[in-house]
Amino acid sequence: MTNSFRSGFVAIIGAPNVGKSTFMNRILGQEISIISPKAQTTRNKIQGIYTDSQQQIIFLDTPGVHQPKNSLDQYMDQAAYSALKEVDLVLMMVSAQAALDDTAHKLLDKLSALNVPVFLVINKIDLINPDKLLPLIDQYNNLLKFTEIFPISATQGNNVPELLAAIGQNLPEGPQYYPEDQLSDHPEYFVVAEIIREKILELTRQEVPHSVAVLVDQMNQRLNNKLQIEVTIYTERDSQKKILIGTKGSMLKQIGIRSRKKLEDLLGEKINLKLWVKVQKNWREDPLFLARAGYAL
Ligand code: GDP
Ligand code: K
Ligand code: MG
Repeated sequence: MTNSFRSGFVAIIGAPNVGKSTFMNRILGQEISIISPKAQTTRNKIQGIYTDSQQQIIFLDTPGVHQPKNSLDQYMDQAAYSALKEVDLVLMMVSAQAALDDTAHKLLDKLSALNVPVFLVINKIDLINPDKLLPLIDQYNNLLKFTEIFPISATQGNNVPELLAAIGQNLPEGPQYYPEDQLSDHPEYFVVAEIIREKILELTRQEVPHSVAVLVDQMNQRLNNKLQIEVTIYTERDSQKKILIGTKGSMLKQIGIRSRKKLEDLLGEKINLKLWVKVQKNWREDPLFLARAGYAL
């Protein structure tokens, strides 16, 4: 028997509070929800990466399940839906307590058009009478032909290992996209990058943040009791680089100050943040760069 490695991208979609973060925390064995940024500012969408000897599952959050309110939301919405077409598998997470509502119907509609396996994950089964489960499954089953249906409790862990195994079985054979240590031990790399991107978004015009990729070069040293974080902000054009740096470095300084404050709050320690800005033309079309930046879609 050959033991081929499987890997792929898995989108988790579901309404707020169905338990997506709790589920991720359980899988990754660490608290990442507190450092997960607001849905609307998450472009990267990577929630966490699970790696074992058999498989690597890259979980993507899809913020676009809400009604778009402005053009940025619209952008996220489109990004989310187009992302769904690119992933290898979709987990639709619902709460066992919630009735099928309009949002669920709309989602199911979108999902029916996909060509990838779609799992229904019914979370919070610890909160309902077991008798209610089968009728609920029937309801969903009538609306979409799911590849698998998993009732789970993200808080208690029921059925979570089985779900992980089934995901792995449904992923294609593939490489380990990300180094195990970087992402399973340091999901905060992503969060740090996302927070800096969020600050860039706050401080510059739309055109700039959308051309920006933020990569954490390193964050594993402490000097004088401060965590040293080194980050490169990549942008597509010289003109954007100028804006990001600002007059005598004033913009980059502001980005640094705001980012550091938030990061210190989130990570709970003093930080020395070093930011660089580099031009990387057409990074959005460069698959290797995208993979490195975590935008591997
Ligand atoms: P998200 O918005 O989808 O990321 O949802 P969260 O993970 O933040 O969870 C929302 C709330 O539901 C939190 O209070 C969780 O503790 C709770 N929750 C999540 N999963 C379960 C579960 O399996 N059982 C119960 N009883 N509560 C859960
Ligand atoms: K939440
Ligand atoms: Mg969440």
